[in-house]
Amino acid sequence: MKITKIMLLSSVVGLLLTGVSHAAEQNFKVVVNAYDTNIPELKVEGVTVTNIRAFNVLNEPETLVVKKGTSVKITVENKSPISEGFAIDEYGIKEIIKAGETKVISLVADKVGAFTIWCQLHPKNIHLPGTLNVIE
Ligand SMILES: [Cu+2]
Repeated sequence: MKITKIMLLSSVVGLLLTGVSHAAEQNFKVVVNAYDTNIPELKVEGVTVTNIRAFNVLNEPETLVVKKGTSVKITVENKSPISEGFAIDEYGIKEIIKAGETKVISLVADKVGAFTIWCQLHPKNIHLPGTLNVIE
């Protein structure tokens, strides 16, 4: 009888532990990096293009994948020389992170789908958008 109780107790504890690990939390670190590219001269198929300058900002990594129901913490470090935005419309997130600053953004991934992570301060061809993928 005692053995049965102990076995029952241990299986309850086991269930509790499993339950805790299923109430998942996931932490991400995203670095916003700016790339300033200068190409003095570029020859392609007989055409010469000079003084090309490209300025791009990337969230690295661009794509975050989580399971539905996960509590998500995204630590965003802005290494760009200017303020950058971090917005996910469907989750009501719209943050501004100043140059050199770090912000922690929290959400519960309760909606399934692919949601655009974008910068509300800059055009999307300069600050390239990423994706939050919430899967079943
Ligand atoms: Cu930006």
